[in-house]
Amino acid sequence: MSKKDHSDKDKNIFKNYFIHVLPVELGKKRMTLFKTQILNKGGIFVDKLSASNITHIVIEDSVLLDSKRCMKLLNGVDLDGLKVVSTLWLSKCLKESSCVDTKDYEMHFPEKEECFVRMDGKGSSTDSDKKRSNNNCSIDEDGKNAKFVVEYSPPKKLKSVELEKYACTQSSNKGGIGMDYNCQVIAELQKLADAFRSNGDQWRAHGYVKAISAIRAYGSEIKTFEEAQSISGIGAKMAAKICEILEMGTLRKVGEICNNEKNQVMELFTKVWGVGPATAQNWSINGFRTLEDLKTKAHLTNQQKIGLKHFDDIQDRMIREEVEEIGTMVKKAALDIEPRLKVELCGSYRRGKVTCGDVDVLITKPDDICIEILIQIVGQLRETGFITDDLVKIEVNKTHKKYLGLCRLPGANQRYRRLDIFVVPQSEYATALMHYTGSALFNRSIRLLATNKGMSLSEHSLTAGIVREGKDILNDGYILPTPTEESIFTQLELQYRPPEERDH
Ligand code: DCT
Ligand code: MG
Repeated sequence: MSKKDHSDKDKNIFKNYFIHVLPVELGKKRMTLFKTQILNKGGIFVDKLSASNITHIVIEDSVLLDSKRCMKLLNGVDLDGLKVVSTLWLSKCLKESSCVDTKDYEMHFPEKEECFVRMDGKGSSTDSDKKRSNNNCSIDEDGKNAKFVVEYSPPKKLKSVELEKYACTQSSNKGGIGMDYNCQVIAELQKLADAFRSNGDQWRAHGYVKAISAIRAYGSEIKTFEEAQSISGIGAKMAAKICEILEMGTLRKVGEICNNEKNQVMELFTKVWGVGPATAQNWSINGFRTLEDLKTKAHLTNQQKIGLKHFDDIQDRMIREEVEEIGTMVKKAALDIEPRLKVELCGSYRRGKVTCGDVDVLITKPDDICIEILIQIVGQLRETGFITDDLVKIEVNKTHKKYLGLCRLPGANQRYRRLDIFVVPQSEYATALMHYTGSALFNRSIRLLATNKGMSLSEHSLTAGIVREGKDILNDGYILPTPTEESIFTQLELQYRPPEERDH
């Protein structure tokens, strides 16, 4: 090959590539170098991360390895159809003067289990009890008289156009409860969300979940591309998909991604309690295709055995009356042991859903009662035969304790149901109530909003005055008084949304 041929080829290695290089931890010099090289090699350098034509997002390798941080940096970006790759890929392409396969340099998307842990606040390291006492704060038993001796730093103001982007600032049911517009669109997008989640691509799954939430909140029938694109949280790519569904009734992408054996097997296996995408994938590689294969051939953990044994019951959603009956059983056992406990149903039940996947019970205890009370309650319910199987005996999350298991109401023809019990101290009542009520998307959105206002919200507390430098927290800040859910909204300068409007 002549020198000229070679340099001509070299000029085109990024032909038709629209590349955005995330400026985080790159330094001006490297950034300029990358930009010049991309342009010299026939690529388009895209300045804005929000641009809809991006094909590749390049992220500094050390940043890319920190998936939690990446999720924050890319929050709100529609990642569908584009690649998120390391700077190592870019360097290799430039070094080899050819377009290297991105496969080994793409972002690792966190798995289902990791995601759940994160939303449970395990990632945060602040000790709320310590901070409460450090800041000379006290809340009395019913949470009304909170006293704080702290310096006040006002929350950052966000413009109303910025605020609109957060799902938590919008009601989840603008059309009114039960007004299900855009059912077909939602159903098609949900198929993609499920497929991506089952395959471990939490990012793309989350993108679709967010879009579905925005469409639900829109509250009237979408008729055109322009209308779809005008919805806050829906970009041009998603609007095009919505349009395709409106015109064709289905989405080509659903056919490509969902309707193949591999995906169907992944979706089936990840429905088994305790099975994440990595295990499902392994089983699929081993040639397992059915639940019968798993029962007879797979090596199963105890949780997975229980999940398989009661697969149909766990998949089945229950009506509100059954949730109430189960709640009553738990409440009775709890109050028999300690009458000062407060027992409430949370999760989808509290958000007013017609059917619920499990029963989420929040038990709030006066701060002077030992957290071990949960062991006694579960022990009691096990003894009477109401709790039948333990999935997670007791999990400790700082001041919170959690039990996950299966229960069955007494009497004939009752099904096994998933039961989660959370025990929290009175001083953390409102933030815990909001967290365990959800939805998961609402929680994620309101936490992000708090962070962008210079605050931090978790199931333990709402904190202000945090000083961050990049990833590092330089000052832990101080806990704000939040005796009620309403007060959390007030502190965040948001309009109050009752649980029914948080079903995002
Ligand atoms: N949660 C969260 N993040 C998650 C999962 C859950 O913040 N990734 C919170 C919000 C809801 C609450 O925990 C209970 O969770 P689930 O029972 O899983 O959800 P649900 O909304 O009650 O829905 P379902 O009817 O399916 O139980
Ligand atoms: Mg639930």
